Amino acid sequence: MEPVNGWTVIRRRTNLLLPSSSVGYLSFGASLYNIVIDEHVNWTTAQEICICHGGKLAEFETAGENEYIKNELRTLDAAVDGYWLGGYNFNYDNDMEWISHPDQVMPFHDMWPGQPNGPTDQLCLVHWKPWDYKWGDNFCDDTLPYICEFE
Ligand SMILES: [Ca+2]
Ligand SMILES: [Ca+2]
Repeated sequence: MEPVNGWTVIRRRTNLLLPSSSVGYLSFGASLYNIVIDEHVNWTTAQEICICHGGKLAEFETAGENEYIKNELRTLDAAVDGYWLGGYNFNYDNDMEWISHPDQVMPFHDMWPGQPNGPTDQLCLVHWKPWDYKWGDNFCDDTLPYICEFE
């Protein structure tokens, strides 16, 4: 700390807004993404953390966006089961919706064959690593790393 004109200046850490285990911000299109690898939390907590940092759980409106993140996850090759995304089954049926558009069919999806398969008890969307990061519905109470998106 150094006094300037009588005021005390406290330097802020430049990574203040990033969770400690983050790999940093990735840029694609109009969004920034933050892949948080080491923090394993349930889906609701993941969404709350993303919102707390000024974003949301990642929602992919285009195949390009989805492929970009999948390639990053392949490169990271972290020892995880999968990553939470911002999709949820709002009406307990055979498809999922993005949180920001709960009443709309997803513009596209990348579900693993047979997914989603838990319309009453697997309501939360994941990128599942054993499926080369294709999507599936999963139990919301599982603890997984997650991907935040900032627009
Ligand atoms: Ca649905
Ligand atoms: Ca499932």
